[in-house]
Amino acid sequence: MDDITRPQADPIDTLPPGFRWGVATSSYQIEGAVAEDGRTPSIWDTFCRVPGAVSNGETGDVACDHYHRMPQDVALVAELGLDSYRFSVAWPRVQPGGRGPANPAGLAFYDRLVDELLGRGIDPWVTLYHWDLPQELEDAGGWPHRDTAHRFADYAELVFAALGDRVKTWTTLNEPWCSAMLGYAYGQHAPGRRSLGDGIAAAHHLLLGHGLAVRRLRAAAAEPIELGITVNLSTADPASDSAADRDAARAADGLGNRLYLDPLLRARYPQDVVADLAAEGVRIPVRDGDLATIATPIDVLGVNFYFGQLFSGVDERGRDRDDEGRPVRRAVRRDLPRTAMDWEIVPDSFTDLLVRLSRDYPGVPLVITENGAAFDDRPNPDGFVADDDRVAYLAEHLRAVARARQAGADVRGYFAWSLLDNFEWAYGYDKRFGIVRVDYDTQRRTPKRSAYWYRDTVRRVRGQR
Ligand code: IFM
Repeated sequence: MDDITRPQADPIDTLPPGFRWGVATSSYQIEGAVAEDGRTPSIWDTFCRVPGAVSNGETGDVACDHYHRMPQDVALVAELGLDSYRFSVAWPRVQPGGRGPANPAGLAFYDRLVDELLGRGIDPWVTLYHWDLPQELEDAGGWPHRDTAHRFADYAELVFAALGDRVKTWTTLNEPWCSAMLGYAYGQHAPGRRSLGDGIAAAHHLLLGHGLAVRRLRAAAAEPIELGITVNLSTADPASDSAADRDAARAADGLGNRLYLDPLLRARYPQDVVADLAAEGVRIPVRDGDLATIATPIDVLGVNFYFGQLFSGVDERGRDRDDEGRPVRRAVRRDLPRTAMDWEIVPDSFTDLLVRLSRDYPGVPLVITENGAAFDDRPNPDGFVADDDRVAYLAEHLRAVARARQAGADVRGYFAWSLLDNFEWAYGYDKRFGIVRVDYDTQRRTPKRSAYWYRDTVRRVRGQR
């Protein structure tokens, strides 16, 4: 029996010295200033203008106005006592149009940001692509077009030439599944295409662009750097032990997780997914040598985790085939607490996922590059949000990380998503993920209770009480 008189040790306290603690953001979600200093439109500037594409017709035109408030935002990260800040570079800001020379005025912003971070003892972690493809490259075919991978490698090298003397950790892409599938297959994100074939071609060319960029950066680096990619992963559990449910879970895991992990870490596409796609008339446009490029060794795998899912192979009417004769693959709603995104809160699945990664894809260190939650925040008259729901979410997920480490997963850091409330893509400003509240009328920043909780937790774990 537990001794209830003795305080239980919190697994979070087992996170080791040297564990990275940070917060993350991305360019289009916070910067604003979309037409300043030579920046040209990205696919998100265009998509936001499509009627009905984004909640309330909102755009990233101003967002958190971070472009003009950057030092104040860096000061917030410093006040939270975090050692790392993950941000993304806006491609159309630093290389307008997506090809040709760098735009010095655009690069200067990131130059100042890196210096500001380093000046405050915060390690900059750069993501090169967090979804803001220059519109001109979309007009030329976008990610389903192979040439975009080469354009990305050129762009990566150009950013590295400007910041590589100070930035030691580089992520090529954020969440290629979202760029490919939400953007090109399901039409929910920019550029809003709805074609499975385009989605899969986009996924392959994103991965190819990643591999090409890793090679270029490694060759250009004068000193050792940490290179990697961030994937959004989820768990897909079968609703029952039936063959149909197990197959639905296999297919969901294949399309969501293994389609990215296998080429990156095993230099091959998963054959079951290749077969599923073939049944839909879709082929991955792989050419000789592509898989070797994609699997160029990386130093860190960024993992973004928000929720898990349960899958069934039968629909509500008990059928295992849909009207077109395709196998049913249905996410089943569980009776579980959910965030404002309607995402299930399943921290144990996070542990399972991390343990599974270290078992199935050993040898690559993991960093949680995003984890967090949107809730319906209710600020008091001073703008303070007592977001106990978010505190609980972060605490449970950090415990999940600590438990995964205890079970052998090589997790080396954690970034909360996000520093600020920001533009949540198709949801506009409705969904708030920040640990710092942003009042969009005044641009006032107010740390929420979760920000103080995070600061105090990091201090405690580091033994700095
Ligand atoms: O806001 C996004 C982020 O841009 C990518 N990962 C998921 C977050 C929450 O939806």
